[in-house]
Amino acid sequence: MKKFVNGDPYPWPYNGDLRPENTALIIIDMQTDFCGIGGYVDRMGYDLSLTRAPIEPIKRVLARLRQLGYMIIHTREGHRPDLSDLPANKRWRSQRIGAGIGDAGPCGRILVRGEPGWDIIDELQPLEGEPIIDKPGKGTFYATDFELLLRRRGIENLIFTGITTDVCVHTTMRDANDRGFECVLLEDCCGATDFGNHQAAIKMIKMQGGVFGSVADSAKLLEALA
Ligand code: C5J
Repeated sequence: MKKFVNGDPYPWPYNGDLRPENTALIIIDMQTDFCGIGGYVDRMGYDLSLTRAPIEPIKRVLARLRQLGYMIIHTREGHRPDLSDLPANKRWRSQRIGAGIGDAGPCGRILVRGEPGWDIIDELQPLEGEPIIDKPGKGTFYATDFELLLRRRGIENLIFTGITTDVCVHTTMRDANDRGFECVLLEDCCGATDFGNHQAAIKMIKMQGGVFGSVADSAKLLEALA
């Protein structure tokens, strides 16, 4: 039986083939550095309530999809402690605004693997066996085995959640769309450092009949799975 999420601009997935065997939930960068006190985003002076807003909706979606046996993938942005995978311009730009990647902060060294700030927040900790993709960049495909894991599991549909909507979520969704994955973004399960950017990122997806996929929310997904 075909199953659709009531998405905009089209019911998702396009072919109604929504099953635990071919669909994965992607939770992007729900790390203290992006939504916790003393982390990278906090150091840059942005409003943490915007990047914390998706925590509860993601929790609800995660609980239901775990229960139904869907593949769950978590990601973390971060760099090796010796910073050998940190491009010099990325470091320079972050230092310029007082939140230098690799520099010491209240949550340890900013965006460095193994540091407290780099870890996924307690509310959304991965369960044993759920893959975590450690990525040095904004996109999840670059310099990782993300695509290999998806192809090996026969994944065709990707449900996008996490932060930030306009940066890591968008980059990964665009890259996934180009690779032929059928993508939906759950808007209440994402957040950006600027609300206007969050809204603009959502609008961009909906252009051209769904240029990168479709947009829905946690309630619509849960309704489709009921
Ligand atoms: C950013 C991210 N915004 N996870 N990273 O630098 O979106």
